[in-house]
Amino acid sequence: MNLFSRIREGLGRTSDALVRSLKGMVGTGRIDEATLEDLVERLVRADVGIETAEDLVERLRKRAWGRAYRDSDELLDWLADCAVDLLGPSEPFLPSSGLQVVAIVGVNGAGKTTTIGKLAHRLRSQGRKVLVGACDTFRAAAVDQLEEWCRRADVPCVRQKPGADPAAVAYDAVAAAMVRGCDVVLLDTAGRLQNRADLMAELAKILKVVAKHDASYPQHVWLVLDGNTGQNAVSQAKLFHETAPLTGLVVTKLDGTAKGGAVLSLRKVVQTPVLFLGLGEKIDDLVPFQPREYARALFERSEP
Ligand SMILES: Nc1nc2c(ncn2[C@@H]2O[C@H](COP(=O)(O)OP(=O)(O)OP(=O)(O)O)[C@@H](O)[C@H]2O)c(=O)[nH]1
Ligand SMILES: [Mg+2]
Repeated sequence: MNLFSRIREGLGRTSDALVRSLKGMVGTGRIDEATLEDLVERLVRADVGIETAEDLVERLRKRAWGRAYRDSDELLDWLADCAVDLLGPSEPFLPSSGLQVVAIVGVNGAGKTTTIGKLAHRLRSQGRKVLVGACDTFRAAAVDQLEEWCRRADVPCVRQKPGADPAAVAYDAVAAAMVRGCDVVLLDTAGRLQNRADLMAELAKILKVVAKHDASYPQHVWLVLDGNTGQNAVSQAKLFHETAPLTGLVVTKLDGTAKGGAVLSLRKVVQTPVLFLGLGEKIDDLVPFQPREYARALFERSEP
């Protein structure tokens, strides 16, 4: 199955609701005030946030004001183009010069550890030398789960005993990656709620300790978000960003009943690029985010 079909399948429910609602608009029409107002309302009802709905519709106004559309499919095509504009170009995600330190953060159960397994596999198959740090030391099971992923991806994992200081593990992992001449170190961190000050302080400490090796570390802080979280994802991203300036987002579980509109909202409100989408629990169920494919999957029924 190609990428478009996989995303399309994952977004099934969202885009069905969205597309169904948009198709309910009068068959032919003109881009005028009434049409745009109707569109905003329909987008919001399909769980695209209000700010994002208004942004999309403003883009449509600029592109197509006064133009007549043949049918709702044509309107959907235009909206997909506006969504591509909003999402911006896809981002190169990891430079290949020097050790890249990536801290993976997020709330409990978002899919951090699974994403690390998939990423490690992906990077390794691209010929990069990867090392993983098991900084979720709260539960012994968390380290075991990560080690299992590392075994599958065939990458080394630096760990300490359960209960060890997560910052110390992060420090050791980066030290090991430097000694071994690795290209990338992925730090798995414990799940934490964005509004728990103590846990956010602990995350800040991990980042600070890693920076003792090199002030630029970690160059990357990626927030993993469960795609089913809907508009709450935006609040998670904002609060994490205050402690750990985010450089990228990974949106997981888009193979379920995901709220696909959330990806648009994130781009709009958080201003942090979406880098990868998680489309399942298997090791190769992670795809680089491609705005055009995504917009097409969100607004169109089938491949043109
Ligand atoms: N369907 C689906 N399930 C996923 C995806 N990513 C992760 N999961 C599942 O979500 C659950 C939680 O994943 P983890 O990777 O353990 O999440 P985590 O963020 O590390 O969780 P904590 O460490 O407990 O905070 C597991 O059952 C995963 O298999 C995805 O893209 N699609
Ligand atoms: Mg985990």
